[in-house]
Amino acid sequence: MAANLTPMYYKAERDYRRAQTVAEQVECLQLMLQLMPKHKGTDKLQADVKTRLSEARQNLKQQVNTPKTGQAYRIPRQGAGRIVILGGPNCGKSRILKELTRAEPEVAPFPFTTREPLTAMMEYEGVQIQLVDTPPITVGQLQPWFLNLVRTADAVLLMFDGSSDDAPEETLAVVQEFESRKTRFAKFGGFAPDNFSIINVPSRLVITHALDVDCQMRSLLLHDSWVGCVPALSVELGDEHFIGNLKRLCFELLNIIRVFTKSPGKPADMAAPLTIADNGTVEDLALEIHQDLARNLKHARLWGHGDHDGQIVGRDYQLRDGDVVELHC
Ligand SMILES: Nc1nc2c(ncn2[C@@H]2O[C@H](COP(=O)(O)OP(=O)(O)OP(=O)(O)O)[C@@H](O)[C@H]2O)c(=O)[nH]1
Ligand SMILES: [Mg+2]
Repeated sequence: MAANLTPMYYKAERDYRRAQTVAEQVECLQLMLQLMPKHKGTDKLQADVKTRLSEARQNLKQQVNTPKTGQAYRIPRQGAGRIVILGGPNCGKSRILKELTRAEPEVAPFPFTTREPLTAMMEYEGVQIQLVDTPPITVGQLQPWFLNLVRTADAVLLMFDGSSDDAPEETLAVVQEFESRKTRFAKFGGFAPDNFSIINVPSRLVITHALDVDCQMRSLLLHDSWVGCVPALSVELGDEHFIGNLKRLCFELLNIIRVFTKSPGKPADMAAPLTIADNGTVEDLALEIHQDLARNLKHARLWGHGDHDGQIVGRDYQLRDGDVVELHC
């Protein structure tokens, strides 16, 4: 029996995956339960969400009673999505942030330069994307804040130093470090269907020093040792052509589309697109603006890939990248 979950439910589930604190998780799980239609088709899901809710409430209680130890960072979300840049020492993480944004992180030809996460916004065709540069990962040293940052990220750029013979081994160690904590770098994101406690984070391998003669050979060594290696992009940082490819990769990795809204009789603001999931509908767009708008929505008019300009479409109509939409209540 189909679960027939609503866009509001899916939004709550997405917020749950992105929740950065246990208190936020509890809030999202409560909302998911509330928004979930109650029938046979959702029995299993209801049971799963209830189990998670009771675990999260338990964790919350423990947190209140336990004094805090170790480092913690609270990084507010901004823009259409968050991409975490990570990898072993000296593989070009900070240099990538510098090339893609206006940030000025410390970049140096020796390892362990970056000590704390640093965020900056990257612009791609009107869409703002949050990038997070991180300290190098070394085996056995992965701190809880770092794991949490990756598990709640929308995507990951896993960096590989194409100029270093150590890169295949170091990168594999990073992959295993996360896998042992139920976090997988994968082509597509979401909870692993066979085990809801494993999170797949959409990831791409970024191979720096693309012009190094042995770069390809080194990356092949990683492919040989990592079953399930994610798709890769080779870049030579400093070269405009590669930077353009990298920006497009970041946008595509988020699996979102840009939609422009307009008011009746007025032109659309083509400089400020809204973003929704790739398979998003008119209702998802309304939800992105306000819940009340989604609730009261009657129809929309569409300019873009429709049959004709101004075509009237319903709330379930699937939008495409670049569409212009007028929402009517
Ligand atoms: N020519 C060239 N140099 C690169 C490339 N990628 C990184 N570098 C250089 O490699 C060195 C290390 O880069 P960083 O960005 O500091 O490396 P990191 O991964 O942030 O290092 P840690 O913060 O120490 O982990 C710097 O000198 C960069 O300029 C590349 O594609 N081509
Ligand atoms: Mg760095």
